[in-house]
Formats: sequence, C-alpha cells, structure tokens
Amino acid sequence: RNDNDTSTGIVVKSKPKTKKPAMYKVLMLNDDYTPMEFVVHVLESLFGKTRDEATRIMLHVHQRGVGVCGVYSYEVAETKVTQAIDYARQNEHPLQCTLEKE
Ligand code: TYC
Repeated sequence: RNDNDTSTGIVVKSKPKTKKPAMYKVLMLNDDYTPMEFVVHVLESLFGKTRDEATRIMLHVHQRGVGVCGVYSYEVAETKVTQAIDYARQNEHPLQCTLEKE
C-alpha cells in the first residue's frame, strides 16, 4: 500500500505485512511406567537431540514432571506430539506429550 495518495491527498498508512509465525513448545510429561531409555530414544529419534541432551531432558522431566522437547511451528509441533504418543502406544508405554504456545 502506498503511504500517500497524491491524487486525493488522503494519507493511507501502510502496515507491515509480515508476522513472526507463532511458535509452540512440545512438552513431555512424566509418568511412572515409561522406561528411561525409551524416553531418551524418543528424544533422539523424533526430536533430533544428542544422547547427552536427550538424557538431560529425560532426567529433568523425571524429576520435575514436565520438560521442553523442542519449539516448532504449530503444524510441526502437532505432528511431533502425535508421532511421540503413537510410537509410545505401539510400544505399550503411557508416555504423553502436549503443545504449549510460546
Ligand atoms: N519416570 C519414568 C521412570 O522412572 C521415566 C520417565 C521420564 C517417564 C520422562 C516419562 O517423560 C518421561 N521409568
């Protein structure tokens, strides 16, 4: 949009069209049954963490109840949550993940 309409003299303010996309945290929740090594494996294979990062996140969740696996666009975050829960289900673990807007 032009900032100044010269034919009418009406000033029309332009507004920036680009917006930062909303980002979403994928949170992992603790439970009493999912094996620690399975949680580490999920964090490595689905969330691209190194073995050390995955271990730190898993222990944080184990001790504190909840932790951040990563921050993504809505669509990617939603897909990660579904994949993690489905994969845990296939392996008969109750592991749960959820989304939280940043
Ligand atoms: N609390 C589980 C155990 O003692 C380990 C665990 C960690 C489970 C993180 C889920 O998101 C989780 N086996």
